[in-house]
Amino acid sequence: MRFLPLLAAPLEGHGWGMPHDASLDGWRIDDLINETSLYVILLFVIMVAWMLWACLQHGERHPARFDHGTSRGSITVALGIAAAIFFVVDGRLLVNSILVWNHVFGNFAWAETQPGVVRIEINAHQWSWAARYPGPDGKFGTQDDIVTLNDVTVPQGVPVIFQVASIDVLHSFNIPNMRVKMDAVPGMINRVWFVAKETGQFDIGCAQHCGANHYKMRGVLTVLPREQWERWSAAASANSAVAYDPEDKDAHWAWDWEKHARICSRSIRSRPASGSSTCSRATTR
Ligand SMILES: [Cu+2]
Repeated sequence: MRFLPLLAAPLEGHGWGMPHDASLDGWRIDDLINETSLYVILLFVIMVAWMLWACLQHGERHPARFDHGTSRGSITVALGIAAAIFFVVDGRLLVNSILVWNHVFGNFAWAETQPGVVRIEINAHQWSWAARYPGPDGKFGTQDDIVTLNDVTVPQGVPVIFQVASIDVLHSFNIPNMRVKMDAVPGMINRVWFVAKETGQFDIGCAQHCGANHYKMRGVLTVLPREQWERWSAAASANSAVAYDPEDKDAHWAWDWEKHARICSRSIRSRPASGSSTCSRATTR
């Protein structure tokens, strides 16, 4: 009985499958994962069936025939099967991944230009997430910035873009319900974005073991209806302005959003929505 916890059974309501998808484009990730799983299962079944057939067919009743496999026919069959798996299975996954990346998850130029887009800088450190919103003036690093800890509040139905950095070690900004996961790397700004299609509260976790208290890097993502988020944002900005202390240099971390948005953005492609990319190098200040 004392070993039961080692079974790591899922918590009630969590099940064995993928986390509930509360994002607009998470299904695209799920499709790629499901497709990969399907191919793996299919190949596994074929291999097992082949081995079973070989065991039954080549038992003691049949003397073995030894073959170095160097004949033209053997090489052709081996290369043909390998090429079929590589081009059909891997090739299809590669092409689909690139298409989804180009049109959706890597399409920051589209996300940046959507009305109501929300920009958030995430500064990871051992062992929590600091989040900074630009406030009403739209600029990071000013007195009206909203700064929160382990608490990210966003509106439903618009792109939310994160620029992610770390001030110490590698972390990974992970919101499973939004199908978002992006490394936080010291000296580098990475980006990721999504559109929340549901309101509610969702876990933020660190997906990179980052030290003794890695497990404590839990944050909460709250998705609010747009009007409610506007009210939250106005109140939070007013509070931040009151609490602003020009002497507190540690609290003034921020970086030039535009610089890192510009470096990575290409021309705007056709619609879709939600994504991630690795790009420019920079340090926090
Ligand atoms: Cu971490």
